[in-house]
Amino acid sequence: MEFGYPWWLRIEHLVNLIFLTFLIRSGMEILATHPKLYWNDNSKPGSEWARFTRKVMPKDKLYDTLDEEESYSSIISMPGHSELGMGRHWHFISVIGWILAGIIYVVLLFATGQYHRYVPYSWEVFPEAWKNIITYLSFELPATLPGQPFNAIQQLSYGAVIFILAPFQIATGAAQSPAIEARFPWYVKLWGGRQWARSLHFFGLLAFIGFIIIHLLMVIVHGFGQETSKIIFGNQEHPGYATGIALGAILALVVLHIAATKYTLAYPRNTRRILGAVVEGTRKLILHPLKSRQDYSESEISSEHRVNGKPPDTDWYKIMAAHNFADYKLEVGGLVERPMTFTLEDLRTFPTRQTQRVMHNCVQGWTSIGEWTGIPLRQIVELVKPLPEARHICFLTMQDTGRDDPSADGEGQFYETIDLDYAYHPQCILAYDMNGGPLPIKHGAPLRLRLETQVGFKMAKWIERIEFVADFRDIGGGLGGWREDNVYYDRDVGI
Ligand SMILES: Nc1nc2c(c(=O)[nH]1)N[C@H]1C(S)=C(S)[C@@H](COP(=O)(O)O)O[C@H]1N2
Ligand SMILES: [Mo]
Repeated sequence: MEFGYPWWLRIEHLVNLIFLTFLIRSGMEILATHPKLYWNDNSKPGSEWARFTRKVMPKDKLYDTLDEEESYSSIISMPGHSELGMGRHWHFISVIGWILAGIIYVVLLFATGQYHRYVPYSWEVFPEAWKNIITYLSFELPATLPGQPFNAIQQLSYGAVIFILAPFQIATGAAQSPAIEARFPWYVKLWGGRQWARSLHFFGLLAFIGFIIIHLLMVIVHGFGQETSKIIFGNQEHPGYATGIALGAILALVVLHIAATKYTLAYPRNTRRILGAVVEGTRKLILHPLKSRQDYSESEISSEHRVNGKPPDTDWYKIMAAHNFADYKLEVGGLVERPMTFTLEDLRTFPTRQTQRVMHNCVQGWTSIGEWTGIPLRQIVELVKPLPEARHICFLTMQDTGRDDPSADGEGQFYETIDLDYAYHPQCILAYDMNGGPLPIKHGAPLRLRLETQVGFKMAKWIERIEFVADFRDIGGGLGGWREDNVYYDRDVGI
């Protein structure tokens, strides 16, 4: 077996470099939105083991996780400036590309027998690798393995990155998807929980960054021209050309990142439309059918459930709250046979009550576990009877973000839309109780949505009206929800 540098391997190296650098930068953007890491699923304030922010939150007044968000520079995050929606789009488009390229690569490795360049023939490679490290540390270059393109430590490092680190990042990434967690809670527990998965994913990021630095350093130590010649031409015969091309390629990569970042910041709606077409299609296909089957125990309930969003700041809302929402009315209308109005009492006395103890996943990355009681949304759907053309459900809230939430990046009435069939998911309810008591104001009193296969921002709080619609493009900014319109999140968010 001749372990050369076949053309597909060289192309793969380049493709990998592009996706990986985008994954790293967009990953930093996602981290910035909640720059704290935990070993517990409550994400209790103060319990983080790492924080990447200097912000200190007030102890005496209500703050939410939007206040804690950081804005990183575009140099380290993609696109930078706390654009989580854009960061997510880039992360997911890159991960789709990266996984596809990775599958092709691994298949080719095995189909051609080239995998032995990374998979050692014998255990001897371990002591040998140790010797290599000592050799490097004494500023000498170790010999390659007999008949192999690499020395032992190179073989082991590359093998570990391809067969351990990359799958590890995919697995810990998947463990952060609310849809996967909702359907297969055991899978997330396998990783020690959702916040463990998030922390481990961060270690994976560090490992990749560490690998890239050492890898680059080694290319230089072994001879930049000679090494880049192998990965560009497949042999070490053209060090001069290779040096030029490699430096040019690095420059092109930097230019690509700058161009993509600038375009993203200047045209977020276009970026969302282009990347979203692929990302949302893929995600809907894989995750949409998953149904939540969570059931946490009472003892797992978080003592302090985190909060996102600020309550309606109007006299009318406050007076209603002071009267325990006796005057509250939920209107349900739009494309239905029978528009209806419900008081809170109507909803509470409905015979089909449902309670679920579930993990809440905010798009920002934090989680909390809570118990929610309410009426299954499908009950309401069955009562009002949507017309055949109704395809989505729109939740309109009493919150005006410009008025109520200065930390939100936008204005106007908060609303969200979901696909009609989500109403039939088993853990989709309109909740009026939380943790055994009435729903607190900060968590959406008197009524909020709970749809456990999606991330938190879909679960509108302080709902005042539910509308069945054929199309969401003529509502608000037209992207399917307030967060979509203002911070360009995806509309279907199973991840
Ligand atoms: N009306 C309204 N609903 C909202 C929000 C908001 O800002 N306004 N934030 C959403 C987000 S991003 C999350 S994570 C959850 C948070 O729910 P909690 O505060 O009960 O934890 O509410 C969602 N519903
Ligand atoms: Mo959120």
